[in-house]
Amino acid sequence: MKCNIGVSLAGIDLRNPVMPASGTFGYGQEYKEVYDLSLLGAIVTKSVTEEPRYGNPLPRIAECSQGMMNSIGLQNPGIKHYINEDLPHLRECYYGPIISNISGFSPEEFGRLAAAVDGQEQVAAIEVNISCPNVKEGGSAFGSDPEMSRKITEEVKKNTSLPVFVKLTPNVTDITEIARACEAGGADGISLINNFRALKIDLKARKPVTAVKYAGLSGPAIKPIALRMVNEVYHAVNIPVIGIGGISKADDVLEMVMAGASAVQVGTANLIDPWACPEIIQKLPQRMEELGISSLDEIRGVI
Ligand code: RRO
Repeated sequence: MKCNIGVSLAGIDLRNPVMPASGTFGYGQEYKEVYDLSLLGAIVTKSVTEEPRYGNPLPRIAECSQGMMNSIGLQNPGIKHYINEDLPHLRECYYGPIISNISGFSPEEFGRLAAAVDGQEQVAAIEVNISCPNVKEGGSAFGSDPEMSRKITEEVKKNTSLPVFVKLTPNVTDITEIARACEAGGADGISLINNFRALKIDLKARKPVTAVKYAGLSGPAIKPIALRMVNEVYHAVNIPVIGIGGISKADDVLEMVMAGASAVQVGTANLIDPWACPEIIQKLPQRMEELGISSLDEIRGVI
């Protein structure tokens, strides 16, 4: 059997459904030393704001069972550096679609960021981050409010002709309500999920492990919840869903696709094993063959 692992995502043809998640791959420069980046379905770059940001105080990473926590706080070099330095360097070592993840502190900032990345060579889509758990303003506060989620989506759509994917926080009561609001605002797809707000305590110090008390939990620990939310959103909207949350092997990709995902993002796994993405991509057709699956379209949303 010949397995087809190509997918079409909001009009973008991907050679496979696997892309590194924003924030776990920087702008590709460290990973280009490890493998040929053009093996990837797409690359989602680290969230970028208008102004450069240093992020939160250290420590801002912690390991925990079946996952990790981060409170990076949107560290990034700012949009000018992204466009003038990071994108050109990425284009030197990668020839596939780039998805630019943008993060603003107002709908207007989101709009200006969208206008800035629109038309940049190889940028095939924008991912709108309304789900960062680690900033006091904006971030997941926007993504918990359906009206604000819709407004930001509309503002981004006004400023670009690229497909727009909105990345949602799981820290809400009903994620389908937010997904529907983004769809109503013109979103071309929904990426989910970002991290869960969490707490790890150092018993001797009687203090949180991270300098900022609460940090975002990611990794295999969250995969079953991510699958449930991807499935709920898949059934609630008529636009494609990008599944994120604890994916570390080919079987996880197939689970996400059965739950309804058109494509997937691999996050924490990159930090554990830098070869995670190419290994998943290589294994995927073999697992499909073993399971009698001839294409991803055949199994999408069967649950
Ligand atoms: O930079 C971060 O702290 C961060 C972001 Br923007 C995000 O979207 N998700 C995350 O876990 N960390």
